[in-house]
Amino acid sequence: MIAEQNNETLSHISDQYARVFKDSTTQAAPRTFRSPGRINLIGEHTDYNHGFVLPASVDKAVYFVIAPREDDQVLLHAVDLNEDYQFSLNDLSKPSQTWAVYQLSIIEQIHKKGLKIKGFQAAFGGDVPLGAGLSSSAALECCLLFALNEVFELGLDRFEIVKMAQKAENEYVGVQCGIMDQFASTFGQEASVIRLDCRSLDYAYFPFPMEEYRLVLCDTQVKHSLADSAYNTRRQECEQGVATLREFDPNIASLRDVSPELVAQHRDKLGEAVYMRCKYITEEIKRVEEGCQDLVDGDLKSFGRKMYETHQGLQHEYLVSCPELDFLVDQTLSMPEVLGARMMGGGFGGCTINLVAVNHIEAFEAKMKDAYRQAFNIDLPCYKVRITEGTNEVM
Ligand code: GAF
Repeated sequence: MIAEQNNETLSHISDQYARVFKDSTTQAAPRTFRSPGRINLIGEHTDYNHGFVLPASVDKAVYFVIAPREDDQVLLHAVDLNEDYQFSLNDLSKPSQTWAVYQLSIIEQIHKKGLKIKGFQAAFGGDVPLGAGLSSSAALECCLLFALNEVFELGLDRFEIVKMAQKAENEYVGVQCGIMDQFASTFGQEASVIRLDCRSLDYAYFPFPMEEYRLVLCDTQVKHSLADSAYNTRRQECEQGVATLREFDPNIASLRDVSPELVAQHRDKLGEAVYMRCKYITEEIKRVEEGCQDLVDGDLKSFGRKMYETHQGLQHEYLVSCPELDFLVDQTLSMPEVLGARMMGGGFGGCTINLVAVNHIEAFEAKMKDAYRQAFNIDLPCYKVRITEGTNEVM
């Protein structure tokens, strides 16, 4: 069993909980919960098109050390920022502390469901790099909701937790994200990727072999502010594509129901921009299924080639990449030790994900760091990630 939690990070958060709440009258012993960040192997931007995705939860996580209170007050301590925020459960207006929007949005979802909680006090933090495309926000939302579910015995199952956390992000935070990140953080399984059908929420685990190749993330350190609004624009373009294609087949409910051939057939009617978006999505949905077959066949080379195809589509057709991401992927094209590489997540910055031969990882990182420094004058953090269990209570 791989040690899932980062013990150093965890003990720091526990220490900070003890320090911040040392004078609290709360009697209850604190409990600790963990939600990991996620990676995605293939299936980018397909979740909100009701297609397939292939994510996994990793050994970088958000932790909450939390105890219930007898009053209606919520006391939060953000360990990494050393900042506090306090509010009443009866006043969920937009917080002055911007990070508290995530916690407020979760409480709002609990209220909307007609469930009751009391106040609580919590210290939270973790080692999911922020803005790097590992979905730290989904991890934070899932962790708090899972923790409140346990502490106040709300009776939610994991599916409800995933859906409520996604709604929190959609309604309160304002990003029209799909369901992949919350699902991966909550349902992750050690050493396996999850093939998730984002329409039915049927899912299956596929063992991901890590003996000869490992997954390495290269963090551009770039987060373009365009990202959230462009994300919502891509969604609208996909919806526009569906509306146009429905004129030919009223049974089409989403791009999930459309083949790449049908998209090609109606290119003129779709218009070039929407055609490009639909082309990429319909091909990417197919790629997830074919990639799963590669895993079953033990053909990582073929799987790696699909990662490059995904990047091509995201770069040239879906238009969510950026020069820094393209540069990092291009660097790997001449490296035989890399089977596949592509940008990961929503885009416009964040990380590339690379499938690298175990014996060459040190050299790979050195080459990438060097090239990136020369091209952009930026230090390139690289993270070797392991696939771990999803959200849990740390005992
Ligand atoms: C972000 C979103 F939150 C996900 O739902 C998904 O759409 C992803 O971008 C792109 O695949 O992480």
